[in-house]
Amino acid sequence: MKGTARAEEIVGLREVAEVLGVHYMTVYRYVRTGRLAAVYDGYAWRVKVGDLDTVRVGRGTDQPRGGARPASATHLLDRLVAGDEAGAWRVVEDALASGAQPSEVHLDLLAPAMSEVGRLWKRGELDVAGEHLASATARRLIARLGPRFARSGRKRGTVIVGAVAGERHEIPVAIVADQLRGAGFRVVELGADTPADTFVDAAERERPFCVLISVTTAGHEDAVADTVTRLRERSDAVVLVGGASIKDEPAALAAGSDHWTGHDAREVVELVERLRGQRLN
Ligand code: B12
Repeated sequence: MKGTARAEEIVGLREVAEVLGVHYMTVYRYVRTGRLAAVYDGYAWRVKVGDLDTVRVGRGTDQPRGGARPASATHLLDRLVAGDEAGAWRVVEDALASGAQPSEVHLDLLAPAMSEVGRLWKRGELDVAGEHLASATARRLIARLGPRFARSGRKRGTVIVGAVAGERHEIPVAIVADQLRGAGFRVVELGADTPADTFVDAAERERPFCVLISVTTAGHEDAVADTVTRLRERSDAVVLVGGASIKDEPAALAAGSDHWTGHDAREVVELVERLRGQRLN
């Protein structure tokens, strides 16, 4: 395709991949998650050349955060900060109708939109009320998507997920909990600001093979240390400390985690699956 191609010209996904310099599967994922508008003609996906700008600008890491936002995440962001649950849900439904999995809606659409909320707030372009409205609306979307993560049949084991005492960021906990449910685990979700005693009580009652402690912001080091110590006294579960404030493996180990959970929920699920496999062997 020539660089001078007209905006109205229709091309296939392989050509799009070539033009953008990304893998074919990356383009396919853009389409499935609604980042790139496309029409299925009964044989293949077709894209209008003019629509490529929605994923082209600011691209470079293949991550929505950092550069320009993909069209649907931008649209979702607008609806979230407006507190428009119906409008936000329509963006989600469009993504699902384009073939996106619920887990992709969480990680490729909602999480980037929430990161952007944080950036706008930090730059003073969004006030605290706007941030709260966006969070509350996001929480409602997560609740509506929840049933789609339910798996029938025998569970692969129990895990507990909660945010450490003092930590009010609940959305990462809710997302990781659903991703683990979607992978077939029985999840006991304790939510935000969970006291150490509550983690211990839940572990004694539910007998999980793994407890995940979420920490998004700095300043909770003592609470994390206390929770990990008490859990180790009363439970033989693997203890994982993760979340946005745990930047790398040394930080995870220093926080008392048995392993580094990685940067996003996909890595968390892979790790928990591996740990489950090791317990069974
Ligand atoms: C929404 C929000 C809030 C809401 C939370 C509402 C709720 N119900 O959750 C409210 C308004 C309460 C809030 C409060 C505060 N917030 Co706030 N908040 C955010 C915001 C905008 C979005 C958070 C979010 O949901 N992200 C989406 C999730 C999915 O992304 P994630 O955190 O990366 O999650 C992934 C990883 O953690 C990963 N993961 C990897 N390993 C593991 C392991 C486990 C166990 C888990 C669970 C997950 C996990 O999986 C997740 C999914 O992929 C962020 C901006 C941002 N960049 O995230 C700021 C942000 C986190 N907040 C920030 C701050 C400063 C605060 C306050 C201190 C503000 C204040 N002065 O009062 C308070 C702290 C309150 C407290 N004591 O906890 C800063 C943190 C800076 C820092 N480095 O510490 C951020 C980054 C904003 C910014 N740009 O500065 N916040």
